[in-house]
Amino acid sequence: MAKKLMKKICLLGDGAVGKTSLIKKFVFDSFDDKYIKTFGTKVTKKLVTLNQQGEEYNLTFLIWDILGQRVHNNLHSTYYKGAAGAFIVCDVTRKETMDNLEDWIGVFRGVNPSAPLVLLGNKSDLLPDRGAADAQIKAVADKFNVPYHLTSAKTGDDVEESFDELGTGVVEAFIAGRV
Ligand code: G3D
Ligand code: MG
Repeated sequence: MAKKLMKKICLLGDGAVGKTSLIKKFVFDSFDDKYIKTFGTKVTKKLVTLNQQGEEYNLTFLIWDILGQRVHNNLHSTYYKGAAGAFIVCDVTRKETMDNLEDWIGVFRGVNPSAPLVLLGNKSDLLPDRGAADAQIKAVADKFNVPYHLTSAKTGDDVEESFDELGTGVVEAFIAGRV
């Protein structure tokens, strides 16, 4: 019998790095360039099946997304609260979004110190030479001892693998009693 879990996750990062697009690609297998930006929060469900320590886990992600770019700081802690894991996302074509990764990690860890993280360098399809971006994101990932992936919400490259990796982290943290 598979064990059933339901866990909240969220995505943090600068505006327009592709957080909403990554969710849409993962959950609906669609990428819409004309995504309508509205205000509020949307929660999308997605079931993933993972094997860990010889057990099967049916993990339902409750993926929280903030719709719209400008969010008041005090909404942030509500948005992050109770999350069992998070993606910290940057845009590999905009260095300033990579420079801000550590700040976003700090924001999330301030609310959920023991939840697993995965760093994502998104829009890899726009970057023919990923070397510099890869090195910068890897340096942050190594510093915080977390995994990272270069993704494209447009082509789907490494998107499913990233959610599987976060799911594995969430199940591990759950087994260890951390989330
Ligand atoms: P956000 O939720 O982090 O604010 P969005 O970001 O998902 O709204 O994406 C911001 C813009 O980047 C969107 O374009 C979207 O189509 C584009 N985008 C997101 N991910 C990728 C990607 O992997 N590759 C490419 N090429 N574009 C991406 P618009 O033009 O609608 O603002
Ligand atoms: Mg968005």
